[in-house]
Formats: sequence, structure tokens, C-alpha cells
Amino acid sequence: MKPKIFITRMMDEQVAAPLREKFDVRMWESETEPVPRTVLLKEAADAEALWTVISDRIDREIIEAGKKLRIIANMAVGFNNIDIEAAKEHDVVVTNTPDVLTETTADLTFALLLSTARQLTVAESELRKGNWKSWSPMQYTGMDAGGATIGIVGMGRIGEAVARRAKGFNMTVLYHNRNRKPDAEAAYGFEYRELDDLLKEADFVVLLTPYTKETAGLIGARELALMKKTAVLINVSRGGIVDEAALYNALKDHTIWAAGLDVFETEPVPLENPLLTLPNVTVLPHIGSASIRTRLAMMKLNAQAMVDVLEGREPENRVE
Ligand code: 8YV
Repeated sequence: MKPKIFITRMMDEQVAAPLREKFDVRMWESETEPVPRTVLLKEAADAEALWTVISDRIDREIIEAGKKLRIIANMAVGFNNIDIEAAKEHDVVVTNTPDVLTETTADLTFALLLSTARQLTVAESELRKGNWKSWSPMQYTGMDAGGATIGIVGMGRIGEAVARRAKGFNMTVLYHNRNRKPDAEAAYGFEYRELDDLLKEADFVVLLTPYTKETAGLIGARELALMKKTAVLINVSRGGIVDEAALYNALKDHTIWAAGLDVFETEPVPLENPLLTLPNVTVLPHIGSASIRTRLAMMKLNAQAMVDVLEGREPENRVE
């Protein structure tokens, strides 16, 4: 009997087809409905590999149901959706997809930054609604990115890629990170700041830190109050890093100028989320890594990791 792989979303057939030759590949074939928990539990029970995405909660119950489980390959660099401790206890390897998405996610971060700063989505929707009736000097005006100060919270691979783009816009780059990056400071002139100082000085605060116990709720009412009235907050990491209720108040009361969000506390975002009612918020449906080339590269990395583990080899990108 071929080992079973359960795939929780529609995997591209160019990646899935070679897997089918060696394994019994089962797939949740819906682009609109996420795999129900009951199905996930049932399928995990006799699967040797699980291919998952960030919105699949792979907790202890699923891992313990997976009596034959040997690998969980997660299609993301972040892996806060998986109980890593439970996986370790049960000798289940977890792999992720770093590097291949770095530049694509940095592009999206910069696109969201510019779009939020210049109110592109508001301006476009006004035009489409027929509300652009006359040209006026201060209509649809926003904030300049060129020459501004950017503060990057989480200077990992994606943070550095964003910082390099910022240099191209002649921005001053401040960063906050668990560890200082002396090489990047020397090579590019990035300047380290404590978080509070970064929040006070930056025109653009960009969140790129992983979601952990330490970073959950990192940006709350106190932190937002430190930011400039003209500042823009960009979050492309995980929604839970920001206290959404506090952010809503800061944006509604104009104690900060705008926010660009690719990620939310609850995803997909319920339409009741009050942030959606504010004009000074630009929202995207978690598309940081969503270029065709990158998404295929991520799937291929996951597929190779599953083949490696099921054939007894050490995979690349094992999460520690
Ligand atoms: C994923 C992401 O593409 O890599 C991450 O951590 O959040 C995105 O790049 C997306 O969440 C699909 O799992």
C-alpha cells in the first residue's frame, strides 16, 4: 500500500502529479471552502504526511489523531498554526518554506506601504463610483514615502529585503529586532532602535516579526499612542501582533494617519470587522507571497520535503 498524503487545499497539479506516482494523494478539492475540522481529523488518522496552509490549525488533537504521521509540510514561512511541541513529542517533522518568498513578500509590503500612504484604493474606488467630478489640489492627497523614515519591527530575511527597497526610496531605515544586525548596519546604514523609540521616530512602521508568545499583542494602545499623528502602520506578518480594537480607535480618532493590513486576527476577515468601515485602512486578503512563481516554488519545496521524509531522508527547512 502506498503511504497516504493528505493535502488540505487545492495543490497545483504540476506539483501534485509527481506525488501521485509514489503516494496515495488525497486532496480537499475546494477553492472556496476550507477543509472542515472533522474531515481533517479523519484524514489525518491514517496519513503519513500532511500538507497544510497557515489557516489550518494543526493542534495536539490532530497530531495525536495522526498515528502514522511523519511530516507536516506547511506552505508558509510562519508556522504559528502548528503545535510544534506536540509534533516534536510525536516525532513528526515540520517543514516550512523560507527564502523562496522573501522578495515577493517584500514587494507586496512595499506596494501596500505606497498604496496606503497615497490612498490608492480610496482614489480608485472614488473614480469607479463616478465621484471624480473635478480636479482639486488637495483631493486624494497622502503621505510621501520618498525620503521618509521607515521603522521595521522584525529584521529577518523579509525585513532586510524591505529595508533594501526602502534605501532605493532614499528612506532612513530604523529597525528593531531580538538580535542586532551589525553586518546590515555597516553595509546599508540601517539603524537599531528600541521599540518605543522606533515607534516615536518612524513615519512608516512595518511589522515583519513572527507570531510568538512574545510578539502576540506587541502593538497595543500604548504603542500606537507613541506613533506620530502622521504615521502609517503596515502589517504583513500576523494579525495577532496588533490589538485590532486599539488600532480601530487610533485610526478612528486619527491619532495615527492610516494602516495597511494584509493580515488579521481572524482570517478570512469577517465583514463585521470594524476596521473595514474606516476609510484610512487599506486591506488585502493575506497575499504577501502570492505571485505565481513564488506560490509554485513554495508548493515544490513542501512536496520535496514530504518525499524526503517519506523516503527516509532529512528534509530541507525543518522547523526547530
Ligand atoms: C503564506 C505567509 O503564503 O509565509 C507565510 O508565513 O503568511 C504567507 O506567505 C500564506 O499564509 C499561505 O499559507
